[in-house]
Amino acid sequence: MTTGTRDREVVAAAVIRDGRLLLAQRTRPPELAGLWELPGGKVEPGETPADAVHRELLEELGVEVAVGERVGADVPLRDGLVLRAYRAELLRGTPRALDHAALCWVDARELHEIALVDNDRDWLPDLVRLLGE
Ligand code: 523
Repeated sequence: MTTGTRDREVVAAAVIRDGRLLLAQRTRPPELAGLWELPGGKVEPGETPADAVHRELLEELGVEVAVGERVGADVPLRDGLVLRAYRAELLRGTPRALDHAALCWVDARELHEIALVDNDRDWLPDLVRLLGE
């Protein structure tokens, strides 16, 4: 579409290392605090989604990543937002919880058991497939 009425994007990153997926525990808003997510955030005006993944992971985790393929389907959010996941490969740094309560690395079994934010649950089959590769 070129009408300027496109949904605003929120990006999320699937960082996988040694068969484990990186998850981050939200601190806000209250209804999401304590739940785990693929780290990310809103795409800012003038940014590509890949730019936004790169910026958000630098801001939130202190790492540099190379942004890769899309993961799973779009998840429609409220307020004209749409959530999209991308693969991201760690290039530099060790992830730290600069904006989250905590970080963890989960395998496929742990991914099914952890309290994910509802939106991210849509990607479970896609993430499990990636963890098995
Ligand atoms: N989600 C979501 N899953 C997920 C992310 C990164 C975001 O469901 N993996 C939702 C949560 C919010 C919206 O997307 O409803 C925006 O994400 P947020 O709050 O992480 O984006 P920020 O950090 O850009 O937003 P501000 O706190 O407003 O700066």
